[in-house]
Amino acid sequence: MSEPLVLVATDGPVRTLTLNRPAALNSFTGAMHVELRAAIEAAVADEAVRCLVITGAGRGFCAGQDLNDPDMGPGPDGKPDVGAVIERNYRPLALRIRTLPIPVIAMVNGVAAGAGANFALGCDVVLAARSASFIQAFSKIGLIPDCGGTWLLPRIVGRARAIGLAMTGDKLSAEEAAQMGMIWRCVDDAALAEQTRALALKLAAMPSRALAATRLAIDEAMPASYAEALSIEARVQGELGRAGDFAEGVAAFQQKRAPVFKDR
Ligand code: T3D
Repeated sequence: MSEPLVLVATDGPVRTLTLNRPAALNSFTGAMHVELRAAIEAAVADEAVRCLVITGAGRGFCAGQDLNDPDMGPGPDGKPDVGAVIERNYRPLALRIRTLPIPVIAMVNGVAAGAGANFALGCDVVLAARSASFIQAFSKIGLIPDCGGTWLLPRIVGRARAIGLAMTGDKLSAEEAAQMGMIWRCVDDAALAEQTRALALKLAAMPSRALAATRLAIDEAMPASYAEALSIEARVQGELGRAGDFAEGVAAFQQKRAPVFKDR
């Protein structure tokens, strides 16, 4: 039997998915996309899973599309049909990560390049090892940022930095990425796993439905006016106010005990 392309591990309410093609820096093949999608859906289907962590095996996080993958094969005109690869693999992946009912942490253990970088940036929280780096590698091979990069980058770091990173394709250290607000935190390599675990357990104990709604409301408010954002908040808050977790949160506060959240 060949090695799984995505390793799955469970630690209480935390499910960790490890991209597992270390010899090619966990670059994406069509087959790895299929395994990753299945592993994500299995995590969503398991009510006991309340936080997802995504990381890479070996010294890299993910080097984007595997440039040797036959999945990139020629379209009807005999030329590589990169658009089809994006529609088939990256668009569904990026959309799903953004609509998960539970929080998702990218534990960036090493280099994150091309679609691998933007895949990480699309996660809710990015924790990176100090030795890790982020590279918008696309311009070096005649492409534009994908896997959500054109939308994410200017929103996270502003237009000037987005264009600088995307056009130069320069390597950004995890420390610089944290300084410019591109990621949540950069931590010492030796502390990455433990700090990610602590954060994942913390998020897993929180009200998942409210966390997923927080992501949704912030994303919806991004292109909206102030008045529209206030309406989005009223709508989402109205839904959450009727949910079990709000009743539990208030009851736990009043009874001076720890809450037990269950909504998804
Ligand atoms: O169809 C489509 O293309 C659509 C989707 C596009 C999305 C994209 O992601 S486009 C961008 C694709 N990614 C890249 O262009 C990055 C290519 N990789 C690199 O530039 C470098 O590998 C890194 C800067 C990421 C790391 O450099 P370094 O020096 O630490 O490692 P290395 O020696 O270059 O790589 C180690 C091995 O991984 C090496 O294999 P070898 O020689 O030991 O057998 C290398 O070929 C392999 N590898 C790294 N990235 C890829 C890869 N193999 C296939 N595809 C890769 N993307």
